[in-house]
Amino acid sequence: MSRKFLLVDMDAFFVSCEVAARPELKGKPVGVVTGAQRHGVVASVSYEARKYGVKAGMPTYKAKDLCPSIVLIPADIVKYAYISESIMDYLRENFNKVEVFSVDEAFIDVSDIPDPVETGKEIKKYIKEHFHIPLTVGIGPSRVIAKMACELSKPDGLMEIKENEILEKLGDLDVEEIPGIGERSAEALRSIGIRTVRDLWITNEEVLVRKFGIRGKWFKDMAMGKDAGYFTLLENGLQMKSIGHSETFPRDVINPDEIRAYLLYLCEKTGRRMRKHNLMGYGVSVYIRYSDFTGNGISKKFSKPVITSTEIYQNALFLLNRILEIKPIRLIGVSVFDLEPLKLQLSLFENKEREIRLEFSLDTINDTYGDFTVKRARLAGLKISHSVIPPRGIPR
Ligand code: DCP
Ligand code: CA
Repeated sequence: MSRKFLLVDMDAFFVSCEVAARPELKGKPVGVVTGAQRHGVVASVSYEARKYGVKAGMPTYKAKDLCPSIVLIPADIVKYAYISESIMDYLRENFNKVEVFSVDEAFIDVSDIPDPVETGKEIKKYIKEHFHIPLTVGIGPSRVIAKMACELSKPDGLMEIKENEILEKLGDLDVEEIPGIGERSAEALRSIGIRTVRDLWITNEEVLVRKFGIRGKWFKDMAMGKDAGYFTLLENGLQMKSIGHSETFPRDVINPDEIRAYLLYLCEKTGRRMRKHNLMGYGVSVYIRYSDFTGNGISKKFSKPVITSTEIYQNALFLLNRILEIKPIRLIGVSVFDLEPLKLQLSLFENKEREIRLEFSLDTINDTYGDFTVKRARLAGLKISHSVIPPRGIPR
């Protein structure tokens, strides 16, 4: 039986959470800022502000330059996590197969639902009425196509792309628009003359496999909406923007050794999940929130991939030391981004072979006997609470 997926994705999520509480901001250029006041970054941008060229990830001063009338609001992560959880609960209560994909995106398997467009309309109506959050729904024969339908119809849209409409509706898009094909892969595809979704359709599978291995087949299947059967984005993590963990401490923490032990724990968890999904990353980020509700985050990109928990920890510690202020901490988070499928090739290994082998065998032990059966001495005695915010890209 053919499959069908419906993606629910909130529009300008953080901004929409703020506008829901302050309706006078509706229709205005608004941005939500994370990080310290002077070095803040705009994490979410209203569609009105996007018209001025303001984009997520921009420093606040640049956003102000481009759009002097923009209203900037400091992020309230706990509020967004709460709204996110409430929306996801509503979806889980009403549908059997819901995959929470990030803080504001969820896939629903609607293969058995006779009229998914009608379902999409109902979901939109409910979320708008109860949470005052605008959203877009995309429906397709695979998660990738559902996501592309969603991107095409944002904001406040709803689009279904059926299997026989893919080429007509998506054929002219750049390969980079296919979630799961990153900048690097797109560049490599372009180097052999494949620029668009249509080019992937007409390129012989063998050519792709010869050049990219099994990924070549994925590229083509993703472009054709044929990946639903054997490959879920969640399982493969190809579309995950990042993998990470955060912890709210049971009490304020100020002791540097304890902070480092928590950081190590989070890096171990993150590394383990990354390896489980056969991924490696080219960037690490760290964020902290103090008990006075201020916070800071920092990230770094690398030319060589990060594979082991030890590497994640070394980099995270370096970043943490650059932003840490001496005041009580409430939350700490780590994530690895720019993910790619793990390639165990010699050039990436270099001197890391022993470390990689060790970590994979620790994973096996912990998978067999339970989480953290084997753990580093530094972690002994640490009491861990729960994450407040689901990491982007994958459910908790
Ligand atoms: N986010 C963030 N940092 C980023 C990207 C996103 O903190 N670099 C946060 C803010 C967003 C939320 O995650 O509101 C969801 O991310 P999306 O990429 O879905 O962006 P938006 O929901 O803001 O906009 P869109 O309407 O394009 O989905
Ligand atoms: Ca969104």
